[in-house]
Amino acid sequence: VRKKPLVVITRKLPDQVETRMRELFDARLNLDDKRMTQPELVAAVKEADVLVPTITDRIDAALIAQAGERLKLIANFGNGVDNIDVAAAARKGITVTNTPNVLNEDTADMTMALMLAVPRRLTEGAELLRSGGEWGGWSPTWMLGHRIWGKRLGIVGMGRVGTAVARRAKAFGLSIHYHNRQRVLPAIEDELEATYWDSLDQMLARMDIISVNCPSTPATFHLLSARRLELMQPRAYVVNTARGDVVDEDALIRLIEEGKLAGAGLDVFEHEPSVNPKLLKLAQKNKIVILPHMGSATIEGRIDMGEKVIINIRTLFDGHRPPDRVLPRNV
Ligand code: 8YV
Repeated sequence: VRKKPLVVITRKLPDQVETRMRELFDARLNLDDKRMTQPELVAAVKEADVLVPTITDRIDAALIAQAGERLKLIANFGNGVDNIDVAAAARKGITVTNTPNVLNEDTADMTMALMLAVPRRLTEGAELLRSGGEWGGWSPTWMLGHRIWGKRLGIVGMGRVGTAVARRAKAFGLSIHYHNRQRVLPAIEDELEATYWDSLDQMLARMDIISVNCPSTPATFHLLSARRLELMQPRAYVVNTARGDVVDEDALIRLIEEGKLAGAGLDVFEHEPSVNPKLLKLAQKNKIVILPHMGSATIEGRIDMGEKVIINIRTLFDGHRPPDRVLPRNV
């Protein structure tokens, strides 16, 4: 009988996933869910056949350099692989996989929630009643926000999540615009009645809402730079459920403080898990809605992610190419 691969999983996963991992692999679980320290990660890459990290682990070139002969696969429990130096792994012959597709719909749902929450003052109203605040009853001029119906949505990154956002937003009556490295298929453009903008600058200047849905890569770092954010209309909102560092957070804060942008809905931050205190202030003033990276946080999604990780591991150890292999050139 072939020995089961030693799989080190850096964080606690849903019970169903852990049970399955235990059945199939020599699974080293992290039952108390404490983040692994650097020495623990080094020990893991030295002895494991497979490492299953998450966004909270930095799998950089220095760590990968210390990997043992046995390490064949880094099977990320997550879609974005900005936590992993994929090129360094490839140089050592280590395969990297991710968990695409199973998070698209949940992340797109949360994007819509944020898109509605800020202009429609959702958290402000909910908080007023929850805190037992004064409500004098309905009035024609009270708690007025702005409609999103009929507005222009600009999607930065029309990949799997961006397309799922576009489908929802179209149903909400927004017109769909997008900027992407490549134009999407004509059939998708037709379905969404989407307008492609070759120039991100020009798109930003004309949108009411911008949704960030691209990965974090060296090429997208501060893609929404201060200069670009300044091109936006003062009535416009930014929604980010992708990665914090795609947006120059300091510039975003300053422009909202100065009234040069209407607000933002943010699920991700530049320096997670710390949140800039200025963002907290803006949230307290109801200029923005902030969430602690919850875009894909559904139990169903996490189980699906676990299943993807398992399939990637099993396929590789059965001698085949794992379905969700991430190549350095795609990062
Ligand atoms: C994941 C995410 O939960 O998958 C992603 O890219 O941002 C999250 O929703 C996280 O990455 C887990 O590693």
